Amino acid sequence: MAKRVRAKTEKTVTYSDQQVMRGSGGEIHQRADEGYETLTTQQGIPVSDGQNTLKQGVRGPTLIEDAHFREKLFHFDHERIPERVVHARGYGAHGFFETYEALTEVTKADIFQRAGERTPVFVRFSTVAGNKGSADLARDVRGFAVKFYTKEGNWDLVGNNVPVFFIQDAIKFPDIIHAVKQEPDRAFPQAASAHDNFWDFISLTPEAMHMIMWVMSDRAIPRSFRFMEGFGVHTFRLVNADGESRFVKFHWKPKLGLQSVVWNEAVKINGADPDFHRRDLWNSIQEGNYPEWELGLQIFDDGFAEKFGFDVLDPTKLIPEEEVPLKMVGRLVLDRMPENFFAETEQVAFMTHNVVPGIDFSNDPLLQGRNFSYLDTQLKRLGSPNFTYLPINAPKCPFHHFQQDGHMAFGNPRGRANYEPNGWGPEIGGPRENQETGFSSYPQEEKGPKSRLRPESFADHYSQASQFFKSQMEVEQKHISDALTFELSKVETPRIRERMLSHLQNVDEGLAAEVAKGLGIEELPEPAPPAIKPRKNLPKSDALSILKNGPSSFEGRKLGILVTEGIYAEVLTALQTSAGEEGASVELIAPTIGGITTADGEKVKAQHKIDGGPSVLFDAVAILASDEGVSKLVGSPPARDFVADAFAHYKFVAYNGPVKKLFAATGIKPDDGFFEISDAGGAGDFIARCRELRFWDRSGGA
Ligand code: HDE
Repeated sequence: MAKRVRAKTEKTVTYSDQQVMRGSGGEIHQRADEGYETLTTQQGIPVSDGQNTLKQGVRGPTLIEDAHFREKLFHFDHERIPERVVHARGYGAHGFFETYEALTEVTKADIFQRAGERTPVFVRFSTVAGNKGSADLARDVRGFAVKFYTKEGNWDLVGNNVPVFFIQDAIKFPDIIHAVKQEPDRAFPQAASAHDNFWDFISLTPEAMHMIMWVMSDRAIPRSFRFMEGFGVHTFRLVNADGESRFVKFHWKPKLGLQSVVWNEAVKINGADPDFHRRDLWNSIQEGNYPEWELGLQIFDDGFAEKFGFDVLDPTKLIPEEEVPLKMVGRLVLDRMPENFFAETEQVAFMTHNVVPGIDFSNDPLLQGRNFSYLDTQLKRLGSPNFTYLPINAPKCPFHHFQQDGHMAFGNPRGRANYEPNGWGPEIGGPRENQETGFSSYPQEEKGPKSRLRPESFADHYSQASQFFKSQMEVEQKHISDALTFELSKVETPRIRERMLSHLQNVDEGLAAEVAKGLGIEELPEPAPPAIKPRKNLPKSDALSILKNGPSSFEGRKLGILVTEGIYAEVLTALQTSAGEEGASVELIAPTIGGITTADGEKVKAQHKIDGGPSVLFDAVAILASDEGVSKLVGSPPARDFVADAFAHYKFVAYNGPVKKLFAATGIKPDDGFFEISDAGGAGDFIARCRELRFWDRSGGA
């Protein structure tokens, strides 16, 4: 009988905290003992050696009968699925939606029938243009997609963090997306709209001008998902039990207020931490600081729709909150990360046509087109019509139907009946339609010839763009003109820049002049011929500004403290305590990741080594140095960048005496945004000031 061949020189060795076996070639084996399960194949066959393929002779060829090896590589080779055509980069979390009060008067949607009821949700945030591996702080729209697992089926509210869209008709979607993504011949730039194709298309799409104002504003570089709004964008319908319908627009308002980064910061964050937004969501949930939004409804009837200055079916327009105030109807809390990113966040399939009884569509042509696209894309992406059975996509209420088979069928109906009508009786006959509870579409009457015509009521392309621009604070307007200048400076074809300037003049002449100056263009081109004369008299809307809707506290923000050896612990502790009391988190940056020893001999741990923790990662910073420590900082380029960037990004800065040397070496003159602190009182005052988030005065308002 042939002898079983085992590794000859196997013995136990210790690698720091790990006791392992060593094989004949020096490789490490970890064996299934002391509470570990036995590794198996997918077929459940126990595996004896996970480190070596089966070979004929120790140095011989690998054998094809090695089923474990083949299965492992086969599965690995097929790990990737097509990424989403748009919104490929995303991050999700579980949570719940809590209804504030019964809304029976306006909708029969089960989720809105009982005050205090909690409905499970899954939310996925995303960028639009970049591929799956792109960086979080691209200038881009953010997706804000919510799946509500209601008792009457899944309702998907697949929104964005901007309340309007680039285009008015779904047939233009492939064009706008082709234009913004990397150019097809060179395959760059990735996750950036700053290139010719995008601006070429936009400059020939005047309906995009309102959205362009939003994406050139700081809305497109949010500080994190927790600090941004969400919008359903389209007008939807609410339908009550009597069959009466009203229109509705959906808004998400973040509890922590709105906050964005500045562009120079965004560029640097993308290098320092490309997962900045992911990490923020992960950390806040791990720490128990659950992100929260309120759901606000703008409810209006046909009468309002008729008298409103724009067509409510036009997705490039919004209804100012001042005209139709929001009714806050519930809160969304995210309190659990997925157990596995791929299984949940990657495989979640949102579809705009997932609405429940009590919610219905309007005729917005973009929404109508989306209702086709989302189901179609899921089949391509997930590879089987059975994606609805994946735990992340399956309803959490009972469901019964006769759909069957197909790739990966694991939820086929049981029993004999797989059709209806049938005469098999309630036991085996399966489900039947229900006139009372079943979804019924709002019976809106339609008339008119079939045609490919854009409604004339969609033709005003500039008025709300102007309204958005003039509703911004001065510093926000400056950021919009800087962003346009930046993007158009990356455009290589001069006539595209000029075309854009011709549109900007219809939005705001001052803005057009500022951008022209930034581009070095002396003479402005003729304004673009508007389809409808822009209205310049729309009132300002405060709801459109980020800075007018900022937080009232430093809660949820992050203070970075750069420390050196030999500092006094007192001020450090005072800062940590004040920040903690405010609900902010604190991270320490030190010359080595091992941390520092204070003057009193206390060891303090650090979260970052100095070149891994630049100030762009924090909302405010403090620098505490000993006399000896500051000399080292003065000689350290990352330390000088730390303060120079904090200054340039309008951050509030706390420091102790010796740090003045570092400021001098960096050429920084501390202003009123700088706080020299020596005790707990000083630390408290500093944190209180941080509630304003940035010291905009440093820029002279810009
Ligand atoms: Fe999407 N969109 N979209 N979109 N969209 C997709 O569906 C599409 C639009 C939005 O986290 C795709 O599952 C068309 C507006 C989000 O998984 C695809 C049109 C708004 C997400 C698709 C639009 C959105 C998507 C790609 C014009 C804001 C990510 C992968 C008619 C209200 C959802 C997928 C997630 C994803 C089509 C326009 C939001 C291809 C045809 C307007 C948040 O089906």
